[in-house]
Amino acid sequence: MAPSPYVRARSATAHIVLTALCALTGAGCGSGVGDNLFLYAPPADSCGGVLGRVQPATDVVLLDWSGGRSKLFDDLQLDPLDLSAFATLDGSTLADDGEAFKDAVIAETATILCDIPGAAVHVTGSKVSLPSDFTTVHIAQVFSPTGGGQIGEGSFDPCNVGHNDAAVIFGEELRRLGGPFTFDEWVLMFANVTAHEIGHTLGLGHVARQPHDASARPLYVELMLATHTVSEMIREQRYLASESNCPSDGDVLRRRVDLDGPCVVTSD
Ligand SMILES: [Ca+2]
Ligand SMILES: [Zn+2]
Repeated sequence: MAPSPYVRARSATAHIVLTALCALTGAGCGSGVGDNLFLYAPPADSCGGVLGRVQPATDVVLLDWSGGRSKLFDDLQLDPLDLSAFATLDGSTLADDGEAFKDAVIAETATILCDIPGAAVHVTGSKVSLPSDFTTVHIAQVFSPTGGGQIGEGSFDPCNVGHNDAAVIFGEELRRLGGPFTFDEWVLMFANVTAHEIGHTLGLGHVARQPHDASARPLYVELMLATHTVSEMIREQRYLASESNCPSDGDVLRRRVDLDGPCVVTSD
């Protein structure tokens, strides 16, 4: 049966957006903005023209590098991230390629978030064309106010009821983890902690660390562990288990809620 003109018109629009997304990301998952609508292409077949799977983003997340204030903390002044404070193995710092670094963190964070079922997350570093509701992640040059090696904090939003949550990444705590690291390792470190905190704002809780199998070297590190080692922070991390705590997700996805307030991530 031939599609109606209305369907065809919508498909043409979607195809243009999808083509733009695929060109933009070069990967199977991505998001973009068309006509003030945030769109998301799911990981599978997104470049193959499966137009019906394009959907409006459920969440828009702004990565804000410019400092200021977060609603997570009433009285904490957030300094902008100082990229020159992060040494790289080639003797330079992240400031030497600052825009490329920020773009790479955004891209890796978006890639990680593609795995979350039920959420279509558009990650952006631009404050232009934001919708009325969006979550803000401040990536700032500050110590954690609670100390203890806390590298990030994000509001925990079970069942992802709200779409204007907040998180803060504590750059001074990441800087103290050691190094120098390679450019790519710094990208992974920032993207992993950012995606972890965004996970909490989408309703994901922590996952218990599984017993170590000495014979196995998993492709990815579980993102939603409560703590990570530095060597785990500079590897690719993904959501490997089902971390939803939402009762409506059913028993299969239900997990023990072990968070009592905002999340604390530490790195040892
Ligand atoms: Ca939320
Ligand atoms: Zn956490």
